[in-house]
Amino acid sequence: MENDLLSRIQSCLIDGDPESTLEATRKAMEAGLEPLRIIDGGLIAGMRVVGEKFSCGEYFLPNLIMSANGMKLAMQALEPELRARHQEARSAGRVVIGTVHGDIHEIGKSLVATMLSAHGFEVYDLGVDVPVERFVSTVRETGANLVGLSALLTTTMGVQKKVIDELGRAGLRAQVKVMVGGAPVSHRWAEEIGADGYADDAVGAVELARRLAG
Ligand code: B1M
Repeated sequence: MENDLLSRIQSCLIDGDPESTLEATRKAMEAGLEPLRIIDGGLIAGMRVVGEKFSCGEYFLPNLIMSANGMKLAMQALEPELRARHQEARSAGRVVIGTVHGDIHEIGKSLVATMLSAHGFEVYDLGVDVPVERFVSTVRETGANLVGLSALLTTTMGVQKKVIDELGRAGLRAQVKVMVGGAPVSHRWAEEIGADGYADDAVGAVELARRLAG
């Protein structure tokens, strides 16, 4: 039953049918599946296939866009449930998060932001394609103690380092811990650029943020 529901979500997403993806997601919610299970076993699993098809030339940009639209619709439906289940007292820390300049991949970053917020972090989500200076100025203005930098392209990973360097130049590096993530990012890369930590998914990002926020 659970597998059927998750497979249905995957196939709707892979077919690039946003309305059916939403409908299949709603069905899984009604059947009582955990939101995180739906995200992981349905949506992210489906997106992985879409990415593979794109890599091997079977899919093109319009396919990616339709699948991403489906994922966004489904995430909007899941978000209230996700927050309700994980809502915790606010005080965990203040996080400025965004996808770095040059990169418009939004879904993973937004999922991390939602999870952090649901776990009590005060989240300033700057969106996508965020200029380096905007991270720096928002840290200064909000007094944040954490910065989250998402990058999905090998060509934009370097911007994560630029943000860290600029935070240093602005005299803010001692005040904030920097966490990095995104498909091409790794522990090794985090170490190389002087980040304070790396997480490979949204659940890991919450654990990491808790640890970094002390
Ligand atoms: Co793009 N894209 N895309 N794309 N796209 C990838 C990333 C790619 C791997 C596809 C492929 O070739 N197989 C490839 C990158 C190759 C590379 O650089 N190594 C790629 C490419 C090449 C491109 C374009 C250049 C294509 C083109 O124009 N020719 C272009 C770039 C545009 C730009 O940014 N300047 C492009 C465009 C797009 C769309 C706009 C069409 C669309 C995004 C729509 C949107 O976000 N609104 C899109 C999509 C959908 C994808 C794939 C298929 C799926 C991404 C996704 O949403 N995954 C992707 C292939 C793939 O990753 N399998 C691909 C689901 C999401 C939940 O996972 O984002 O990985 P993810 O987030 C995870 C973790 O990474 C982690 O937690 C999240 C939840 O588990 N995480 C963090 C993320 N951020 C974190 C931050 C943290 C901690 C953890 O701390 C701060």
